[in-house]
Amino acid sequence: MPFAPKTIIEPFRIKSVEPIHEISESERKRKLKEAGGNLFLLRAEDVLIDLLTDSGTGAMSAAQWGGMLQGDESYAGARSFYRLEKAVRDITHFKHVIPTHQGRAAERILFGVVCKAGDVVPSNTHFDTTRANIEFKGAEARDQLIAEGRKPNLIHPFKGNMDIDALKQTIERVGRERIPVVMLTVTNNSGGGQPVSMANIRSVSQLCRQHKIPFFLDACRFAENAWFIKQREEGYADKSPLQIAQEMFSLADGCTMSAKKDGLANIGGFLALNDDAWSEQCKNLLILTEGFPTYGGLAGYDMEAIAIGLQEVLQEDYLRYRIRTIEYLGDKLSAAGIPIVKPTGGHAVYIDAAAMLPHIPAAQYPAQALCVALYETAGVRAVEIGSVMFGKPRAGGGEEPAALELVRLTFPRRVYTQSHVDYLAEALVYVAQHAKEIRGLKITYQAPQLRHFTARFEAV
Ligand code: P70
Repeated sequence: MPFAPKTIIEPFRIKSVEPIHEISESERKRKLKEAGGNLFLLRAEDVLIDLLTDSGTGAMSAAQWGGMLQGDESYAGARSFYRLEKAVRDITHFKHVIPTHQGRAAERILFGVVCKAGDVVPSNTHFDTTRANIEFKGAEARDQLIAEGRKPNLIHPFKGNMDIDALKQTIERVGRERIPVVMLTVTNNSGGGQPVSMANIRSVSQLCRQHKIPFFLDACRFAENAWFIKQREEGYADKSPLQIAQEMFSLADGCTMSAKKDGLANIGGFLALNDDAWSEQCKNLLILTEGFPTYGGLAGYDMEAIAIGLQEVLQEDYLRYRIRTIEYLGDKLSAAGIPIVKPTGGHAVYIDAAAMLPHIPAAQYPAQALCVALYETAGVRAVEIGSVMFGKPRAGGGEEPAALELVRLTFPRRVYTQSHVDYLAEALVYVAQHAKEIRGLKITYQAPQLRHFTARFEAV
């Protein structure tokens, strides 16, 4: 009988390491106090395991580092740009590829060109920078996720799907003149890294084509989404992640991309689209704020790293390992009775802090309070995806809380090993046992946009 192992191994070996060090609990408490209770304001070296984000934090491969030496740093017409353009076109088939320094620059340029005050941009769920860039233009970022996607405990294969009826209603009521573009975030970051099915992408696409509304993917985690389609959607088991990704993009008219996620690069992004007039306007805006259209704020070597990363990210052994690491932690937490968003998604485990800390009301930011406890206890930095990030001021004072109060344990790509994950599970079980001791927070300072990055907190 052939050997059929159950263990899914890291499909790489490690040839370069970066030491991590632990400081004491009392030091962590002091450092966090100095940082105003905001984990974004810590020094990274005071963090033992950093799960703040999967954005730009991954380990590049030997092939990527090697490729970077071949970067062409010409201001105009660099070879590295054409490599990037080809890599993006091979997957997306979009006509125009516009490099940007990261995802939000692609968003700002797209919405800067297509959005005006009073417009509505529907999506399954806009992530923070996407929402902020739309609102910055005076337009409305409207989330139209299926109801299942808002229930952390409910098992559904594609909890990132758009609510098609709600989208139809929006189109009828708002009218297509005021909807410059419809977006879909794959996977759905705010709602648990949950995938969107091909059938749902197709329905959104058909509806948009019927009403002549351009349809764009926020493609940051397109490869992880493709993997879930392969695992969970009928008819895709025998297709390669590349074929699935190509089909996803074929249903859209363009995409914004942060190459810091599924580009497997430490910096970079792009905007890709078919429309000639929009592309020209975007390139003009790019020249004003980012750089010439064949580098868009990136070095030639960055474009090389992305071009190679886009191919590596679609390899099956990589995706199998990637998604399994998240599931592995999720299984351990579930077994210990810790409430998480189920099933586990693509890039992170999301803890349901509202369920774990029922004694802390949304107005006292339970997910942020849990992040603080996790850092102080075990040196682990997670990120709040709840009312600090998405709460909105109410007209008569107070705040409209976010739909969910989540703590995201975000996995950098190819960085941590199984023992790190075992440590994490142990830390969380300990924190869960002491949940009653965790206290709520109040905000003492906040910026007008994207307040979570710089807010300051005090215990109530
Ligand atoms: C994250 C980062 C970035 C992002 C995204 C989606 C679906 C666009 C962007 C913008 C942001 C972040 C959040 C908390 C802590 C650190 C960083 N997401 N669309 O971790 O891309 O960052 O390249 O401008 O997820 O989820 P970019």
